Amino acid sequence: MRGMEPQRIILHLDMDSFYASIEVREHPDLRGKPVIVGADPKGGSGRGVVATASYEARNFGIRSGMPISRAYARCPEGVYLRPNFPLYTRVSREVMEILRTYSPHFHQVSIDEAFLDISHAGEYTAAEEIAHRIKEEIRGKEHLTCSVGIGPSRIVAKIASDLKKPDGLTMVNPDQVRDFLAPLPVGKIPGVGRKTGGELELMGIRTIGDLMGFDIQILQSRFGKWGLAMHELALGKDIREFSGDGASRSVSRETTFEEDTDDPDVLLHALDEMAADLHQSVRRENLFFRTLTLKIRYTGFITRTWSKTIPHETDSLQTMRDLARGLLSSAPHQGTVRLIGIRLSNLKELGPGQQSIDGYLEGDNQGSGSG
Ligand code: DCP
Ligand code: CA
Ligand code: CA
Repeated sequence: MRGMEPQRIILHLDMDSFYASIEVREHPDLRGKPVIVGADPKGGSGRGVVATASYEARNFGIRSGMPISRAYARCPEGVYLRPNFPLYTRVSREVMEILRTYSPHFHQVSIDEAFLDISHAGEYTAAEEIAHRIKEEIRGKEHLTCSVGIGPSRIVAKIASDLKKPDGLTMVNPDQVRDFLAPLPVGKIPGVGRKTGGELELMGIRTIGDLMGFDIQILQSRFGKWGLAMHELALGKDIREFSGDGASRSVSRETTFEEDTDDPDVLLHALDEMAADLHQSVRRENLFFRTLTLKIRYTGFITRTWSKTIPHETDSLQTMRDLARGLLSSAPHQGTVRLIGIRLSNLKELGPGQQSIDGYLEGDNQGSGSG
């Protein structure tokens, strides 16, 4: 590792139970209680989902994305709060501002997580020192905890930050990468969800170590490019399509209606609100999109999507609204609507104040042989 090139040191930081921790900070009497941020449970009959839950609530089996009614059934005594997005956005901005001061190579990947290239630290022991300082600064200024991972690639740093939550710090030296990754379940790899995980399991692949050692030809014939990418990630090497690279990223919003509806005014109003919200997000992250997807879930849970791709990237709210409304008006009428959503994809980061993300990613790919 002491060759011609300085060693790469990547730090990934993810805030702990982000929305819930902010609520506890604002309302100290909630500390130690199961706090669930999301839709109104309405005594068990509420619709919509859990955004997040405090670690106390997770002990009841409550998870992000779970129907709020199921969460309520598991923990009726929990404290159920509606999300306060403006507050979370403000805290996110403050946290990101702290992070930016530690490296010019900063890349925010969601409301509560970011990568920092801290190769300038030179040594891993110095990097660990930086991580401690960052955690202390966030604790001191924001009264919040986060979990940090450090490693020679984004994938290793990302998996490491998730390992000891909450308030964790996990460092993986370059020569520890394989031993670190091998025993972990394949589901730790971003993008390997229940579907891919199930297919891998049928092939006898349970751990990242199993995946590392697997014949890449078979992976490719089974999963195509994604098979090759998974194999690279299993070895701890970054790939371009990794989340955070705009090409595969997307941002989305969904609204579940209190009652199923086919009232065009209600649907259009929901679209406009989500578009305004998405517009704020993309502006904040300097993101420009080319594809907008409209998602509709009808009564009975049948879900359909329609997409439109435009020739040039934009972050225009007007374009978002027009595309969403256009897709809605051309969607065939299939009954009353339970949920409506918008997703923006084909994202690109542009604009001033943005570090050379392409260079950052290319640097990440050095020697990995993927592109
Ligand atoms: N979020 C959401 N809906 C989801 C997942 C997340 O609204 N299905 C929101 C609420 C979370 C925030 O995004 O607080 C960050 O998501 P994370 O996945 O990082 O989860 P948390 O920060 O809540 O918990 P953890 O401590 O596991 O990171
Ligand atoms: Ca988090
Ligand atoms: Ca996160």
